[in-house]
Amino acid sequence: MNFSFSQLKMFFVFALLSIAFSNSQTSAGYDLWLGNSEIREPTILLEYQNFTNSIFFSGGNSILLNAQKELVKGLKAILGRESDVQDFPNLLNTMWVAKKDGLNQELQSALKGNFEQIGKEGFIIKSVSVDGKNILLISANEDIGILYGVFKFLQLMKMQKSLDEINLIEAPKIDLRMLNHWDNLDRTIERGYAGFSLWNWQKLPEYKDPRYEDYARANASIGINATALTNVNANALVLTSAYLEKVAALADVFRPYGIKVYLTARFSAPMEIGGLNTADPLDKDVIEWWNNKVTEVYKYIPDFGGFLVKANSEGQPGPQNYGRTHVDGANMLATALKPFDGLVIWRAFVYSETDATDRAKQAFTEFVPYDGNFLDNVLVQVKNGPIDFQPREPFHPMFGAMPNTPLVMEFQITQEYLGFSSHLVFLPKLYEEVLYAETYKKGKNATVAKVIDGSLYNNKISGMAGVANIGTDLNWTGHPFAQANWYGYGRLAWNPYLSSETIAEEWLRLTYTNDSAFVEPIKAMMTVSREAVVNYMTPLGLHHLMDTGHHYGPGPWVSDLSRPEWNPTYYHKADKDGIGFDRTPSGSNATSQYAPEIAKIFNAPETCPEEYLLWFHHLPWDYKLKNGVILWDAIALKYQEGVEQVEEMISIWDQAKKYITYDQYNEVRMLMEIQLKEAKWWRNACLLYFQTFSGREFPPGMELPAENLEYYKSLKFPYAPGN
Ligand code: GCV
Repeated sequence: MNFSFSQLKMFFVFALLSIAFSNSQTSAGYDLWLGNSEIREPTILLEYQNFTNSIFFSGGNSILLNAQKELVKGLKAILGRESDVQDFPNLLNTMWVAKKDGLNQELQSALKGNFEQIGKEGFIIKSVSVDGKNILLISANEDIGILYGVFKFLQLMKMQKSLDEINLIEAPKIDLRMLNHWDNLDRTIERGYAGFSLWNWQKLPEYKDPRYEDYARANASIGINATALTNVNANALVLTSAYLEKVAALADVFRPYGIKVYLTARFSAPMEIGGLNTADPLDKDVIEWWNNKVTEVYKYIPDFGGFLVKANSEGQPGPQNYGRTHVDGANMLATALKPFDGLVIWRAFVYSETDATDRAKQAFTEFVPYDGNFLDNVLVQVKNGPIDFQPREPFHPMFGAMPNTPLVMEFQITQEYLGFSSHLVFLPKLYEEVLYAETYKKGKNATVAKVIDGSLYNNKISGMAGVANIGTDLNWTGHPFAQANWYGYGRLAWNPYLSSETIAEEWLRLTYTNDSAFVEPIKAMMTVSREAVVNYMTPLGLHHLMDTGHHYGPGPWVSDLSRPEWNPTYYHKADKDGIGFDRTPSGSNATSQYAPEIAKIFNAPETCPEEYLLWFHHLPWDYKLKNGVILWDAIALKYQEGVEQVEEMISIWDQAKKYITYDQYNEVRMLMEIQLKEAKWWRNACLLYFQTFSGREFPPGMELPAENLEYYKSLKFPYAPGN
C-alpha cells in the first residue's frame, strides 16, 4: 500500500497523539491499583520467572477465562515475557491454576483441610509437592476463588513478596461486599464528586461502554461482589422493562467478574409504574404486583441480587404511609424475592421531622424492637454512626443490639462531609476506628467487626456496603488518593480486621512504586489525613457544621431550615454558657442505647474520650481538658492543628516528588492547595462564629482569621456539586 507524504504526516501525528493520550491516561490514574508492575529486586524477579515458565490452567468458562487473561497479561507486564499456558497438567509445569476438582486425588486429599476453610469464594496460593517436584498452586472450590486468587497472586508479585513468604489460605469474612451507587437515571450522582454516572442509560443495552468491564475488573481485584446501581432516593422507572433490559446488559458484563447487580426499589413503584392506587404492603394487589415484578426482573437477570430500600426516610415513601411497619414492608418484598434467592437490604437511616427526640436516637428506637421479626432474606443496613457520615462519629448503637438480624455496615466512600474530591482523606482510618470499636454486647471483645461479619451472633449472612465515589472522571474518583478509599473499602469488606496501615501500604505499592523511601512517608501522611480533617472541620466531637444542602464548607450559623435537625445549630448548641450536645441522662440520654459499660464511659466528661466530648456533653467554655487547657482554647488549637497537619502533608508530598512522575505529583499538589485553603476557611469561619458565644480571645499559637465573620457568612455556592 502506498501512502502520500501528507497521509504519512497525518498518521505520524495521530500515532503521537495516541501515545500522548495513552500516557496521559496512565498518569491520570485510569489504571487504578492495577497499574504499577515493576519488580526491581532481581532475586525475586528470577524466583517468579522460574515458577511461571509453564503454567497449567484448567477450565474455560467466562470467570476462568477472565482469570487466565489476567494472569497472562499480568505476568507479561511484570516479568516482561510470555508464559507458556497449557490446559493439561504435567511435571514440566511450574505453576498450576485449577479448581479443586481439576486436581489429582492425591492433591485434593492433601489439601482437604484447606479447601474446607475457604468456602465458595476463597483461594489457596501455596507451593505444593507433586511427584517430588515443587509446583506453585492457585486453587479454589469455585471459579470465582480462582479469579480472586489470580488477582491476589499478581498483587503479591507487584509488591515484591518473596515466594517463600507466600502460603495463603484466604476467604472473605463477609458475604456481601457491596458498592452502593447513588446514581440517578439522568446520570447525575447524589453526593458524587467525580463526574457523572458511569451508567449510560441512553445507549444501553446495545452500547456497552468498555469502561463497564474495567469497573468490574477493578472491583473483582479487591473482592467486591455486589453493586446497587441506582440511588437510594429511588426512581421507579428503573423497574420498567425498558430499563431492566439495560440493567441486564450491565449484569452480563459484571457476571464474569463475580459481581451481582442490585437495584433500589421505590416503595411507591406499584402506583408510579403499576397503575395501582396504593402501595400498602398488606394489600393483595400490591403483593401480587411485586411478585410479578420480581419474576420479570429475574427473567432479565437470572442472578439478580435483590433490592436495596430507603423507606420512610427523608421524604421517601414507605410502609408507614399506610400505617404499616418496616417489617411489613421488608417482608413483603422478601417474600417476593425468596423463590429466587434474592435479598432485601432495608436501610435503617431514618429520622422524623415530627419526632422531637434526638435524631441520633431515632433509628435505634425504631428498629431494635423489630429484632427477630424480619424474614431470613432481609438484612438491615446501618450507617457507621448514628447521625450521617460525619468526619467522626461514635459507632452506631444498633451494632450489637439486634442479635437476630444481620446488620450490614454502610460506610460512605464518597466524601460528602469530608471535603468532596478535593481533600486528601484516607478513609480506611475512619472505617477501622468503627470496626474496632468495642460494643460490650456480649462481654468484652465484641467489636463492631464481629457484629458485621456475623461471628458475634452466628448470623447466616453478613454484609458491608460502601457508597461509591466513582464517576466518569478519567481517574474514576476525582482525587487520585480517593482511589485508596475505594480500594481500602474493598479490602475491609473482604477482611474487616485488616489495619489501615497495611491497606495504605498495599495501595501505595500497587499504585505508585515499591520504593520504601516513597511508601513510608506517604503512608504516614495518609494515616494522619483523617485526623486532620476532623481537626479542621469538627474537632472534639462537634458534628454536622456543614453548610446547607450541598454540605460544602462551614455553616455553623445556619438555623433557619424547616426541619430542626437539618440545622447545624441543632448539633453544636453553642450559647454563652458553652457548647456541645448533652446526650447523657441529663440530656437526650442517647448514651443509654449503648451497653452499660460504654454508656458509663461516655456519660462522664472525665472518662468520655476527648474525640467524642462535645458529641455527648454540653460543657462550659472554661471547662478544663485533661491537659489543663480550657475548652475554648482547646477547640481553637484543634482547628489550628488541623490546618498545620495539612501544611505538613504538603511538605511530605513535596519531598516525595522525585519518586513519581511530575504529573502524578502535580495533580495531588494542586488539590492540596485547595485543601489547605479550605482547611483555613473552616477554622476561621467556625472559630469566629463560636467566638460570638465564648466572648474570648483566640489563644496564642492560633493564626488569626483573614476575614471577618460576615464575610464567611456571605459566601454562597449555588452550584456546589453532588447536591
Ligand atoms: C441519598 C444524607 C445525604 C443524602 C442521602 C442520605 C441517605 O442525608 O445528604 O444525600 O440520600 O444521607 O443516606 O439516604
